[in-house]
Amino acid sequence: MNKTFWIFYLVIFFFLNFFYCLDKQNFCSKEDATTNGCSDNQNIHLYKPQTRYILYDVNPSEGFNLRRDVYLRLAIMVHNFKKSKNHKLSTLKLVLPPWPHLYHWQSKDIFDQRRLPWSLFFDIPSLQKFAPVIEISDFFAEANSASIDETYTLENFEEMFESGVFVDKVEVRDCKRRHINNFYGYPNISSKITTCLGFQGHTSNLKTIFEKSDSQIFMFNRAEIFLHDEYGGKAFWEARRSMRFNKELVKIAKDFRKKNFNSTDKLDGINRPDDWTLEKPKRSAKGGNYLCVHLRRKDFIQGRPNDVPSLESASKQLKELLEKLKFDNIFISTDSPEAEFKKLSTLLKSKNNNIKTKRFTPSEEQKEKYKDGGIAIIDQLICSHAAYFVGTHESTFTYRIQEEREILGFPEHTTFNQLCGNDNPKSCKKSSVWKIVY
Ligand SMILES: Nc1nc2c(ncn2[C@@H]2O[C@H](COP(=O)(O)OP(=O)(O)O)[C@@H](O)[C@H]2O)c(=O)[nH]1
Ligand SMILES: [Mg+2]
Repeated sequence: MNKTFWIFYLVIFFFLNFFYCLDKQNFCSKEDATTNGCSDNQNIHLYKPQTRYILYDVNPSEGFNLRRDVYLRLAIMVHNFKKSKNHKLSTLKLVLPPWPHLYHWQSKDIFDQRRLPWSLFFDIPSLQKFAPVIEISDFFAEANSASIDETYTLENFEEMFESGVFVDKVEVRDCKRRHINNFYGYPNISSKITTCLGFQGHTSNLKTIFEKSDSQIFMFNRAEIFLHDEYGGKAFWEARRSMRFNKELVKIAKDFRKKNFNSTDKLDGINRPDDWTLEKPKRSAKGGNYLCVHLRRKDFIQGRPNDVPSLESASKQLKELLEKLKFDNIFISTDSPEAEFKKLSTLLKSKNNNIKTKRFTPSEEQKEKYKDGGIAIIDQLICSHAAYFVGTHESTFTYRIQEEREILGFPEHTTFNQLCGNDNPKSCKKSSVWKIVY
């Protein structure tokens, strides 16, 4: 009887130990004990490591679609850290920076476009299937603190090359320039330490900061300085695929396609699973019976006069394309004022053709609810589903449409097209091609 009891006791003890150790996240080593408040006077430390947070912000002048790419750089980093055995890395969560009122969001009839949550534009559960990311409101609730431990403002190095070679460099340093740190305009956020970080190279070079520091909350300003760890690789495309839009915006774009072009996923040969992790490589998408042009205007007209065609030249190029493709329907996605859209429509239509031009015009409620950012996404969604797309040279708005079409499985020749700068063939530059990989 006594012997059976001891065997039983030892077996139970063994299993308890085994499961404690198996769950490495909950097991505290001696060095953790000092940094994370584990008690050191027990052999087995039952300890749940504290979640750590990374906040970031981007240069105020950067637009929506570059900011989406900056998000990918950081999301890929925390996605990779999540797999680390080092709990200082695996416990890191990325806090989604509220959208400030961006320069391009110029509608006067929208009440307030400041500090918008990501859920207005994106499907957060879908993002979270790729990386541990949370909205700022959840950060406030979870961390129960608005005090950042360490804030870094990134600065470029003056000398990019060392003996002609681009090398990765990270250096905590005195700021070379004066920076304004406004913490998204929240008056209640503050930081214990603020300093500058000379930074050049891959995002994951931040690793040493997280490994060395015992702090819980970090913030990085000017995050557009980070470079992709692996641009265009498998992780890049997984992160990009997880960037599904808010379902309500998807529905509005769907309804528009159906109503105006009788375009449905079924008829268009588009088969996208609800869950991005189930997507498979394909090139079989046909798309709706319309051509989409993304015609970037406004600041691009002044900033890139050689790449943005006049309305006359754009209409000439588009008419030729419609004729070649044997399409009558054209969807026009543009940031132009209404008058320019009307002019382009008039230039496109003539007695000798049946060209029909369409633009998405939101209702008052849609505009107030989804703001300029949401309306732009609806334009992108409609363009992503067209049988043929032609964009504007070096516009990140165009790039994001091209990526979306790669995910939907369009043949490449229907996607990587762009308008010429003018009627002279010498003004035509080739679109860069970034094909999807799985
Ligand atoms: N609705 C709509 N907005 C656009 C369009 N093109 C540009 N915009 C607006 O202008 C901004 C352009 O900035 P950005 O996203 O940085 O793209 P980029 O400047 O073209 O590289 C977009 O985010 C939109 O707010 C368009 O075709 N439709
Ligand atoms: Mg821009």
